Amino acid sequence: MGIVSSIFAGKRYVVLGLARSGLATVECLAASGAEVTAWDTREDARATVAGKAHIADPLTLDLSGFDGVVVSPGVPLNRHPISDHARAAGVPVIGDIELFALARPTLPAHRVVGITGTNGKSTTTALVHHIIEAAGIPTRMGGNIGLPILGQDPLPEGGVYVLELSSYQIDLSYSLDCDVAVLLNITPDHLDRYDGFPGYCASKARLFAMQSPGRARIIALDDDNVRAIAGALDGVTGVHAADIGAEEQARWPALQGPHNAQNAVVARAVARSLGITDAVIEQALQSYAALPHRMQRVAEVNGVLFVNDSKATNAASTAPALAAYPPIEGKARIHWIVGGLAKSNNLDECVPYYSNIKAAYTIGEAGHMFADLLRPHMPVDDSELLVTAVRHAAQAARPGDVVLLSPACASFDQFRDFEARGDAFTAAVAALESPDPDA
Ligand code: UMA
Ligand code: ADP
Repeated sequence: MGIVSSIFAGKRYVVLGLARSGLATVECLAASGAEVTAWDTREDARATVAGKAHIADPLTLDLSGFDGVVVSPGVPLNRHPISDHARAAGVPVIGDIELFALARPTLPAHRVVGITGTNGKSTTTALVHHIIEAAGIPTRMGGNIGLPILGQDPLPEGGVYVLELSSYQIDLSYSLDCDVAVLLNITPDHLDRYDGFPGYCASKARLFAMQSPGRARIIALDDDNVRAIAGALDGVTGVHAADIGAEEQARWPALQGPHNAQNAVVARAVARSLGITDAVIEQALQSYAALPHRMQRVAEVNGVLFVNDSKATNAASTAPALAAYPPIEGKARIHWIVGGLAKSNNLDECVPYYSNIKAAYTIGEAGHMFADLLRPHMPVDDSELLVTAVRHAAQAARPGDVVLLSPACASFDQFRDFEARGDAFTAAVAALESPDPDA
């Protein structure tokens, strides 16, 4: 049914971008009695809101008198003319998370956990949600995890909303006062949208600036960028990935690797701050199941393991995946499928794990560049296409080897999104298993 709030009744909003977040926004605003004008550059997207919204390009409208322009996170605010156009009319440019924040006073009493960071957001969001559920507390997750929060059913009194927040969503929020705000890590990413790396860091830090005094702040103090932000804040609960012992982590099958130690230590601190007992937290860490496209084991064929880590869209998130499969008896075993739309022209974070790689298979727009970069260090197959990479890797792999899609790149050069890329990998692996129709 989604969230509906009396706060929007009689208000006038423009909604720009009509994919997941924009559609949920139109539904919420229309059901709440607001007057909605909606736009998307795609005609088919505009057709989906017919009857619920007026259709008009906001750039052609006089925006004075509107209460806000609700922009999808994927609209590049730093380049899109909507920012200047709205500013000239004195109308705020906001996102669906800000609408949720505005609606909060009209919802049954609840708490909000907001989770940001460059990597591990979805895992930590899903894990926190899982622990809260295990504690018997009503909870919903939403935001960047792919579930627009306005499309989720409202919680009864005492519930906890767990929000995964990208920097884009934070940029479009002004009054999100999280009961618990969380920062995992910061490494360079999304630099096409920011005024340099400092601009990206400042975007993450705004999550804390929006909190009222005394609210909980849980920060993983494992990198310098995060430590600089934490150092300027009061009341921080600092945690470290190294606080998790090897023995306890061994009990949590879906939370292996150093990166998941960070996600787990943060999730545990969040749960404790919500008053959940350590016994419930431990049970939940044990029963947590991994999200698809994150180090997901999709098949084992002739002793070769195929792992879909399509969500690794930058070098810092690929590094722990490469670290997870060290050589056995001195023999490297990873067949690494890498490439797509590059975030940078190097793979520096991955370099310490090159000795774990038996061969690389490069794909996508960055494929040739990465092939040149990697050739001095390992055998490279410049496969270009994901299906070709899977086929060549499967032919070369021996029992005990791992074929790992962990592309360290965005997907948009060849796929709709990282999910479509991961699905294409899984389909290509499944095609290996079925008999060849031409044989
Ligand atoms: N559009 C225009 N004009 C433009 C640009 C885009 O009309 O100038 C339209 C497009 O035609 C399209 C829509 O805007 O219809 C796309 O909006 P969107 O990209 O924001 O798509 P949503 O489906 O609403 O997804 C967004 C988040 N997308 C991005 O941040 C890019 C999703 O995060 C999020 O899960 C979803 O809202 C629900 O909250 C995805 C993502 O890639 C997973 N996030 C980035 C990341 O994790 O690295 C930040
Ligand atoms: P996000 O939602 O921030 O993109 P995910 O939980 O979906 O993060 O994980 C994305 C990828 O990043 C995973 O495939 C994994 O390889 C890597 N990863 C997960 N957690 C972390 C972390 N805490 N630090 C670094 N990399 C991580």
